[in-house]
Amino acid sequence: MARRSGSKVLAIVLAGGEGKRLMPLTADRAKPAVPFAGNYRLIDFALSNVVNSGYRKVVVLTQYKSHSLDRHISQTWRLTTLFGNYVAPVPAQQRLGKHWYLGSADAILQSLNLVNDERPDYVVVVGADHVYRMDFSQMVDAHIETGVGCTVAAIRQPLSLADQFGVIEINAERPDRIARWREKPTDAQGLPDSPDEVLASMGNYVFTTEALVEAVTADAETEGSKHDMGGDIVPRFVDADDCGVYDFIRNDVPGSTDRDRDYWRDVGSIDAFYEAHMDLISVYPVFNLYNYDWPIITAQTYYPPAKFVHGWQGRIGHAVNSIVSPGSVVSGAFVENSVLSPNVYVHSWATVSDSVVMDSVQVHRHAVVRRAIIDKNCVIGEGVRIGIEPDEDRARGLVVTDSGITVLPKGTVLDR
Ligand code: ADQ
Repeated sequence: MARRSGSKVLAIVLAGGEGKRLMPLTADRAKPAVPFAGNYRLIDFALSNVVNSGYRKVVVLTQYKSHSLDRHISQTWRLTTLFGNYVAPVPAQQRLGKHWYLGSADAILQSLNLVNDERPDYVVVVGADHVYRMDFSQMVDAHIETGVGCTVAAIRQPLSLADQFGVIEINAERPDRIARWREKPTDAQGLPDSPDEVLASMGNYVFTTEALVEAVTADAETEGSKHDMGGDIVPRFVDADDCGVYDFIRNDVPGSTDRDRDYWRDVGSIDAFYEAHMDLISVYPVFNLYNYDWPIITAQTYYPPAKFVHGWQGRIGHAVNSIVSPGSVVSGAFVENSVLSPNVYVHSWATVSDSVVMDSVQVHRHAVVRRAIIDKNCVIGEGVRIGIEPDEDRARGLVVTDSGITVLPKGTVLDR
């Protein structure tokens, strides 16, 4: 257990989200298990932040379609058991009745035995589906300094997105406390110094242990509660004037640059998921995967290196402004502004541009893939065109977002 400021900390990662807005990518996997950035899964970002912050006792509360998530956590995140370290996936314990987690606060309530076993001084609770770097130990230090029961991490977000977040208001006299909190308001006002922005909760919290136990236990008894961290638990602390705010801008992660220091993305929708991929592949990336001072950790695979070769009729195989993962082969094809996961094969005269292509996809000769997300194991047949005509894609039964991103569900086979 990490001891900053002489304190013991337990980390709880909330990984039970259903991810409806990411359908069809979440059709048969939990949102935190959705592949991201080639060879990562979304949860790798939260877990890397926790472990890099020095915390080695970590429970991951899982629920919805958790098979691939459980497998990923147990295979990739098996910490050495020396000194009692662990990253443990924990499904609903059903200690308090035969039901699964009702909401994120109920998930914690059902797992209080883990808190009681560890007896930490503080509990860090983080979401599992955001892309960012953050040193939680700096937030714990701020929490201790403020002396409150709960501290919420906050970042400025566009006013237009206010209805997706917990929105925080503070008074100038006490800038380290939350004066007013509203979960996903539809009529939020902009900040006094920036009318087009609100201060939003990042869904990361630090609790003094007794305060957390008391709050989730009282919430369980509360009629009408949805047992939700943002909707029910944080308001309790705000009402008691016991809620601090930690501005993400203060967080200083080793190796960050001015370009990516304040990067945080909620990749909850297809468009946001797509845009976050595009952030990775610009020449000077907005989010830098190559910061080895704060590494993002994921599964080690045994794929051979990526390969680029001349293909049929001597066509050059090449990729630019792209991430190409191990095991992938670009043979006489052109890949541009795209992210390829491991073991993708792009055949001669095919073009893949502005796209996200997941594991083991085959793109056959003369196929064209543009502005698309192709889930695992899909086969794009010879000459098939994706992302060129939205109506053509919809007619095939594919999801096309309003902004024109076409999504192929896992295992789709398309022939001309
Ligand atoms: P949402 O993301 O809408 O808002 P939620 O769907 O509860 O809230 O997800 C939060 C985290 O909890 C995610 O990591 C999710 O996977 C997990 N989770 C959800 N239900 C769970 C359950 N039953 N068991 C275990 N884990 C569960 C929240 C806050 C807002 C804040 C945004 C930031 O409520 O105040 O602004 O996160 O994105």
